[in-house]
Amino acid sequence: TTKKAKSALISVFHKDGLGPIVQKLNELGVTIYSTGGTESFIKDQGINVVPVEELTSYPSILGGRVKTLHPKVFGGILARRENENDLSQLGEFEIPEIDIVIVDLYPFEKTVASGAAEQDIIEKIDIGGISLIRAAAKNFKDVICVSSMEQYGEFLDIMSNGNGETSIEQRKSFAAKSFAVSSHYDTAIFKYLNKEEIEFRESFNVSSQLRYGENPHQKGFFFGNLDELFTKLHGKELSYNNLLDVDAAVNLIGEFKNEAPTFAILKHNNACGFAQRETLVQAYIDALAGDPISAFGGVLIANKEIDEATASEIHSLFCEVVIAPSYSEEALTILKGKKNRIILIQKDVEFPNISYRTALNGVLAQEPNNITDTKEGLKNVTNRTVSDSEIEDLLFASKICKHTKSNTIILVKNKQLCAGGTGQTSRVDALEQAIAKANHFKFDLKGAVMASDAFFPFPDCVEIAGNVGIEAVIQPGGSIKDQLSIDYCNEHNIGMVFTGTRHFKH
Ligand code: 93A
Repeated sequence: TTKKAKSALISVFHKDGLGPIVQKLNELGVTIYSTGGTESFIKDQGINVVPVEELTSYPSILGGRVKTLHPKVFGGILARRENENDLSQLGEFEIPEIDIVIVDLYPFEKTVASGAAEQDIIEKIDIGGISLIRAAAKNFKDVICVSSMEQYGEFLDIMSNGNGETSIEQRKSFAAKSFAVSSHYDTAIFKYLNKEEIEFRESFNVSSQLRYGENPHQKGFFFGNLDELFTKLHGKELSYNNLLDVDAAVNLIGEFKNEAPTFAILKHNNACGFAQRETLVQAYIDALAGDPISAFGGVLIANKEIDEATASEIHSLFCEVVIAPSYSEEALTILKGKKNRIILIQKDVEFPNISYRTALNGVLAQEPNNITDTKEGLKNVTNRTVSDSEIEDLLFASKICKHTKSNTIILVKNKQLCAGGTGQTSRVDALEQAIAKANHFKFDLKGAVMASDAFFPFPDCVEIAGNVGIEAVIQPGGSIKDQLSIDYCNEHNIGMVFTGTRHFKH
């Protein structure tokens, strides 16, 4: 139905273009209520205007943050004109009806675009204006809402042509525009507050949200394509930490690709169990014996198809992920017996020849560590001849060492990891940790070999190793005090070989 407007509330940020509207409303005998700056503007046009403070009997407070948020304002807008109760309450509380609401919101987006400081941007989040718009638009049956300076022209035409009257269709159409304005406005605020995450996400093309990051309170994403690398046969979603462990596992086992059956158990990206045997089941049993405590919740990887015997052994261990190039049907049935256990087939794909990690808001990129120590590359620096079986153990230890966090010392005997010292701040600490672990799990280190990821700056490590019966050592060499370590080895009949290649992993 058609309504003739008797009153208007005007609160606009952009005053230009408002002149003709207030002239027209004045001509039509419409009472105008208005806020601070808008009120001054209207008064300057020589037009009568009632300050909103006079209506509410309340000043504008908090530096303008609260100026129109008052029941006398919202009551006059929201009252249903056909509802007896609403109308009697308007009378009871002396609230005048408001038939026209004209708002132009604080320019939030422009302020963001100007590069203003956060506090200035926050102040430009309009609260009263957006509430006026939503209230007037909700009550479009009785009220017409102009929600942006862009609508001034259209509204003026309606007022001029209709002599102050508006049709229900016109009011409904302005209501729809109002919610377009308010939803766009709130979306802009959401985007601003969520900016960093959006930018981060948009900078990658393949991404998936993880359950969480390293800890449950951290959001986590994976940007990459796991399907290119694995076929997932069973189990829950891989977590952020699972992905890091799987990455470490795959890189480690890659060193033993075409060798005898080899099994590795990893925890926190480091091998805690590792063995090579004639059968995979024995490799698993001897890997687990290296540290059955750490193995709990670990990531398991094999270089050969997992058979029934191996799967039966694995089954009683709680582990997060099992990775192998393939599985026998029987093995798979056994392994699937635990609902959450993740079972992956590792596809035979090459890793890219560059690797990345983030640091200091930037990206560090490097070639992967593609050097694997070989027999031909070893230089015996001691008097004792190193036997073939010692060389095999030394190279075996060196390959594990390469994939263990620095500083690291790896102790190996008969193709079995006795213990590793991992991620220590000193090489002596790494060695002592390894010895303590080996002792704890009852390894006899007499006849074992030792690998170090970097040179020994002092002879302390070979001294400690000699005291527990280590008989051969592999290390890059290159310290100015190398000779002190060599002398000690010669005096104690320890064999030592230099590789010339450091294998830091940070
Ligand atoms: O800070 S506010 O969110 N608090 C309010 O109560 C309020 N009422 C209207 N901003 C408020 N407004 C906005 O003030 C309007 O949306 C308009 O953009 C501006 C007009 O202020 P003035 O008339 O003082 O220039």
